[in-house]
Amino acid sequence: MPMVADQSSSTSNLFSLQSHILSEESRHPGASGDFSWIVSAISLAGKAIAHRVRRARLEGALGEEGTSNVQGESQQRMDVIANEILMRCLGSRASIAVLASEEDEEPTILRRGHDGGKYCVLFDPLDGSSTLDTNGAIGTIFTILRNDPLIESAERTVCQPGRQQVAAGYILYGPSTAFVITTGSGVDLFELDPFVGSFIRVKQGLRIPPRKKVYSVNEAYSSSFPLGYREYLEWAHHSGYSSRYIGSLVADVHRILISGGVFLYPPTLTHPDGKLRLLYEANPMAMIVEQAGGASISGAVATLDVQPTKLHQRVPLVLGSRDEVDEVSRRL
Ligand code: P6P
Repeated sequence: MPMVADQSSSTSNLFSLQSHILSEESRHPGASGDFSWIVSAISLAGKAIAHRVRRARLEGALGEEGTSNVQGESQQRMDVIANEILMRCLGSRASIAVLASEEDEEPTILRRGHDGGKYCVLFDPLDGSSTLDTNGAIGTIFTILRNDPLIESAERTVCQPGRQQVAAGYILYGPSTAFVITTGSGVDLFELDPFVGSFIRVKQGLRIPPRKKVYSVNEAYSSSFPLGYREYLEWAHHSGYSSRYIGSLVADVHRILISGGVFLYPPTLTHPDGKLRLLYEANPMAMIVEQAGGASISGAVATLDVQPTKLHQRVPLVLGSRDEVDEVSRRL
């Protein structure tokens, strides 16, 4: 009698991101596979970027490119390399209408709806890259939206509220390379096994603890935070909270996704609307956090309900454990 593999134990099955994508696709009869191809392209780009990130110092690829991005921020060489890798991996996918990147002022139109462009992909190719020269954890953030072929402007097409995201995720280049994704049915975590060359599923249905006495904010700017944020910090200082701040959004959010807490980037003097970009930083992270049972607000509203007006629009951001976000929001 041939042995039947124990399907019940998740530890006995080796489930790659590719297998996961295909099994998700099989749950949607009539799925064309277009979406799966896009996630597969992002996975390929993530492996390629992980390789370049780990060799950056050896290859002399650290430091500034000598150019600035649309935000007026100096580009790191690795920003440009990661952006090119993503463009090359995604540009060949027939189902993509529009690509938009933090590094590019305008969206890239690949094809129109009537030519098969069903989706738009937005990304921050290498968020936190300025910490790379000190070997800090950095990441790629991505979101997938449906294309509306009736909208002529590429920028207007991608200016959709976060609730309309089809999928969102990030790749964290830390001691390990983690791939986190949600397609609206919970959050799954994969880790790159360099020997297999695949992202291997290690956790399904991640849930953020509702409370954790850890806040994450750059307190150097606290004197310019609006009053409510300062009142929250004053309360936290006297309520037994500890502080953890890496200054790399993907790393700070990943810590919260795994162990809870609350991340804050309030309005400041230099960034009165907040520093983080709505479409390709705040919205993907907000979808992930909400799908894991947490909460995300931008000012008085849920981040995912903000109606975008510009591709590179910034918002204030408070996200994490649901009860911890409530402690902030009740004071704003
Ligand atoms: P600050 C990195 O530059 C980044 O965009 C995010 O990854 C991070 O959360 C934030 O800026 C850190 O900003 O002003 O604290 O250095």
